Amino acid sequence: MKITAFDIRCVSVPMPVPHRTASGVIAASPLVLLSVQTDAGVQGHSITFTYSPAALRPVAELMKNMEPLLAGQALAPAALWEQLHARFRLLGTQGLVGMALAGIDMALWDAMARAQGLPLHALLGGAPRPVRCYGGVGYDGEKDSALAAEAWAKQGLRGVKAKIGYPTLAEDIAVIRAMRSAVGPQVALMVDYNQSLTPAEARSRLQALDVEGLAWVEEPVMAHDYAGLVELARRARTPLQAGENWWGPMDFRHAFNAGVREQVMPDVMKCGGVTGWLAVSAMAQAYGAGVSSHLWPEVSAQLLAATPTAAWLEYADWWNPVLRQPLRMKEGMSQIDGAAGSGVEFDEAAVGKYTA
Ligand code: SMN
Ligand code: MG
Repeated sequence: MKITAFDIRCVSVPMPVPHRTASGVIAASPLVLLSVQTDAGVQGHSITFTYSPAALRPVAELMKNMEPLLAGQALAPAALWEQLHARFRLLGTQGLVGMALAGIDMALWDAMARAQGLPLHALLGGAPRPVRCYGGVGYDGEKDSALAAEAWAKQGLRGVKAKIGYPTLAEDIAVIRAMRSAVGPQVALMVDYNQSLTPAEARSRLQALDVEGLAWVEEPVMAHDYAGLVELARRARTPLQAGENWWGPMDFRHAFNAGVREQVMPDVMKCGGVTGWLAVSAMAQAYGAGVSSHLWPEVSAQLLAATPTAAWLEYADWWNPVLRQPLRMKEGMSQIDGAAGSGVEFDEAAVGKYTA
């Protein structure tokens, strides 16, 4: 089977609720939708989330410019990953280039799974194992964070993660306690600093948070301060979490080399698509580190089912409007059925509506 062409669309999907983060509000998701065509008539689909609308067109254009490198080649996702990464080594395979490469990789694996008539997890040798899901809460203050947490808990999610990093530690604690009283003792609570603390601030805040019973504290310091993260983990009782901003298997290697052990949370786009995820999953297995996902709930549910140390799936409904069949959950656990592919297929009417 040979790759023939790329069909690329850009959409902007309004968020159900604008997502406030320490680095600005995300009111809509800028998404590049790729459908790879093959000469067997099988297609493969992927979603690339560009975070900022400023990157939407450039990523789509990069992808389109990569089309001639793949057209006419046999559908062999892992081999093509190597080939394309080698081709872009001089330019660098992080940032927008990495996003375009990952979007292509995910679409190629989706096509491969569809061609074999298998769900992606089965193609990778996994069983359709359900994984615990948690929902995200923005940087929304005490009252709204508690309301959002309660809504996730009512939907049955097993955990809730809030963005914190308020001007004072007292505000961080107030948000955590308000969420705890909204969800009760059974629901896991995580918090996410989105890289907003200095190492000194992180040391004092994390020490205070140790009594709050949190499942993890995410990205307290700069994502690439691996040594800083390990040092904080050594001092804190609460587990630390990071990985959504690590680019490709090599960043994970640096993290593990620095001493990260307990858990990681690859983002299937930034870690290099399905091929990158598999390398990260193997490293995590060797180190005994738990693997949780970042966004991409459909693809991640498939990948976590084939990840030996799978821990949590981050559920988000942001891209549901353009999907034919968004991820289903049952009692807060991911549900994957026998449908072929990675779970990504577009609702064409919705794509037309949200075209950017
Ligand atoms: C996040 C998600 C989406 C946009 C910005 C930040 C995040 C998370 O850090 O962990 O969900
Ligand atoms: Mg995060």
